[in-house]
Amino acid sequence: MGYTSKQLSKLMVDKLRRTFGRDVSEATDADMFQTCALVLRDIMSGNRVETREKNQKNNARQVHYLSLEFLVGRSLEKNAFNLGVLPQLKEALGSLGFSAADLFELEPDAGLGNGGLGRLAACYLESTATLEIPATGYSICYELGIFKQKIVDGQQVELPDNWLQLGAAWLVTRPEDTEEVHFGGHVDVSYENGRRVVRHSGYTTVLAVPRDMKIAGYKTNHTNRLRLWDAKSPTPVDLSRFSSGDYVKAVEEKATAEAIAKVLYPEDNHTEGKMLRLRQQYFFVSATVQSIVRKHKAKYGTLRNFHEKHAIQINDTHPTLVIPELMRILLDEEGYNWDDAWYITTHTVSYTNHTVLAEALERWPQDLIINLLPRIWLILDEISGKYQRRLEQEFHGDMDRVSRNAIIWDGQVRMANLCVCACQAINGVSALHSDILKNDVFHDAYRRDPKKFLNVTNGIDHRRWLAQINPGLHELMCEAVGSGDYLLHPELMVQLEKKAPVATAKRLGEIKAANKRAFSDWYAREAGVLLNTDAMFDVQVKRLHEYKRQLLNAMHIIYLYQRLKDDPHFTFTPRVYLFGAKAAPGYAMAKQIIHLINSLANTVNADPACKDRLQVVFLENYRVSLAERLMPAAELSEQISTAGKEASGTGNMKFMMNGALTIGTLDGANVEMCQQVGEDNMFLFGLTANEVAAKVQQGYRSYEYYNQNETLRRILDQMTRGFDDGVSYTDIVNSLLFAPNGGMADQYFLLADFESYRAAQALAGQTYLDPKKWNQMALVNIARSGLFAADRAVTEYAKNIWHVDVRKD
Ligand code: 26Q
Repeated sequence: MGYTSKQLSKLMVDKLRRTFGRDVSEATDADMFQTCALVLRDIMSGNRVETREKNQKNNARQVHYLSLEFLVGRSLEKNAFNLGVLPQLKEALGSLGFSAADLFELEPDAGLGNGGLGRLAACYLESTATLEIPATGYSICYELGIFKQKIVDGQQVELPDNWLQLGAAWLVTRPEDTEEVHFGGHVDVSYENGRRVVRHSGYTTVLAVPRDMKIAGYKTNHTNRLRLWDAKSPTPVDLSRFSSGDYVKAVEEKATAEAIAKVLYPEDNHTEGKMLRLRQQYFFVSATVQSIVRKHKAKYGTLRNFHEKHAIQINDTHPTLVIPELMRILLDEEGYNWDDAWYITTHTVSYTNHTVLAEALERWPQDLIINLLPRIWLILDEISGKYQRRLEQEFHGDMDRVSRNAIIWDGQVRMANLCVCACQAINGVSALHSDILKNDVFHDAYRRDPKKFLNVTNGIDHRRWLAQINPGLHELMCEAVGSGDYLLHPELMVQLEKKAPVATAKRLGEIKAANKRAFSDWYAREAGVLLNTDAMFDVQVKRLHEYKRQLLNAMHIIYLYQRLKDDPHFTFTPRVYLFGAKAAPGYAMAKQIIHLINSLANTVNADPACKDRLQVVFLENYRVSLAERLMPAAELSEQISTAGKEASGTGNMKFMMNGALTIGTLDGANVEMCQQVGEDNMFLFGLTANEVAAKVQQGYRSYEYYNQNETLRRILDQMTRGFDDGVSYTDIVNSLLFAPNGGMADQYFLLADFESYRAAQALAGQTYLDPKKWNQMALVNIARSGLFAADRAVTEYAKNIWHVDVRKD
């Protein structure tokens, strides 16, 4: 391994000639980007051959990570970094007259995900490669990733994200590994010589064609793969069939088939029983299982040992149909009896839960499944029937409990209950979240089989989210850790606390200041707006959701603005509030909150009273590559969800690792961050998860807070009146004060938590005025963020769930 810049530049010049028929002097930036991608792809392909040979020889258990989302982001700089050729690549590009930074910036994000769950999958796949675990990720090759967001007149507008034009440079199509997926039709069950024979006929076939992306590990030749399934119709559109009427039907079939891989559903933490989404799920799961089974049989000739050789991880319930699909293959195609098939299936599959929000728990109308997947339906019905009989015995006919745990109930198929029934391990994504699963959501199943329930606190790829995006901090970390490579041993990051504290804290302050300037320069170029780099950068970036409470942040800004207007001498620490958030296109309340933040921003930023003191910025189109620019510049990290609602959060970890201090509730992984750094090194506020639950029990009346608190009244009145643009936000105010039918007003407890939030904000502001103290706190946060490395999390999955070895060095 190892390439000099000379060698790389020769590879690039050759590639450019052969693939694009161009000389360096004629090449555009786009040509050169693709050329670089192809050269790195070649290196990874070579490594991949080695990895495959090693896997083939070891017969080791393979991990298959199934996820409807992989939010990969950009890959050029990442792959160069992991392959250890980043400096050489930059130099080679320079010598050919290109700017590496410009080419990196040209790469579209592979936006094949909504937010946390999708980004987690991408971080974990990188980590499996680095830890030399034989693992493959599977998803759909969406033609359009998460939409591009524009803000027009303060409101979100969605544009299609055509990432494949340049993004396809990383993909290798493997037509020889095409699988057939069957939809619709009917099923006949008959008995031949006492054996059950199932015939599925009259179905429509969709071809699943893999487009593979290589995933390079860091400082290893081990290379894993992300297999993205593209959907194609098997029916050629044959003009000669025009007269027979077949032509139109063929065109239609083609369109229906290819619609499957057209677009990523932009809903995050919310489900709707849409037919196309179900088609996506089954398409991807069926192709994946068939491809695993095909390779397994080619190697071992039997599926008897399937569960010994494969661990299938399902990323939330979205790939749950993998359970009946594997059963179908074992029963119908391989002739196993039910019990053997069930044994193999249940010893293969594990489930990670990412949410406790009721609206995010997947339930499919059974009629949809009956029509679209008739054979799968029969298997689901059988699994459900057997399970329900067991539940009835176990709960002595207590039908309340039976119904809560049932898989098919009231005409719906509940995917989470199926996972709990069939999976060998079930895990939450932070300590608090896993406790809520055990004590509440899956309490009955936990009591029956406590060993199945585990916690694996989330983690992030610290190579990308620290070393690559924050070179200043990386350099400091390398000095602190000395000879040890913290990039392979994140636990070594604590050594930052062993360095001379005063000097180190000062360095951190300088690094942060430089990062803030770099971000502001970029933003000035991008948006033509100057940020006040002397002010605290206070950042909330994440999907827009009511439970994440961007509105609480906005309400506090309104409060500050009102104070400032009341009394021009009101002293507070100057702030730049930065927001970034996409709203699901159909989520009206979320879109109104974006509108409100923009109205507020325009009013504040235009008001001379706010000059140099208060600035509010809504960053358009928040995405992985924007997060990479922003995290190193952030000073205060807003993690302010209603306690008990955010399963873990992973943005919180990225901020911490880059030296931002957290203002947050005791929710998700914030709880464990607090255990690491202590309450004195965070700004905690608000109700705890237990207190929230108690308030729900007692009956929470938000208007009592409104009546008793003049400040809150003024804020809400201002939202009703609106800002300079005259738009009134009555729907938002109403949701805070008036209970909907059968519901509760302010279900996310903004009014209950406001005073406590305000106090924590004031403390953060005060603390910021003492840079020594602030930087010392940042130091502790960075040093103790090693726990939140994906390598730690993936090692736990490997040991406790997948039972596979990890790299030792
Ligand atoms: C389901 C069915 C139909 C359409 C869409 C969906 C869907 C899509 C995405 C449902 C949920 C999601 C995404 C959920 C998600 O991102 N959850 C987050 O997962 C992170 C990683 O574990 C956690 O850190 C976050 O707390 C959690 O909100």
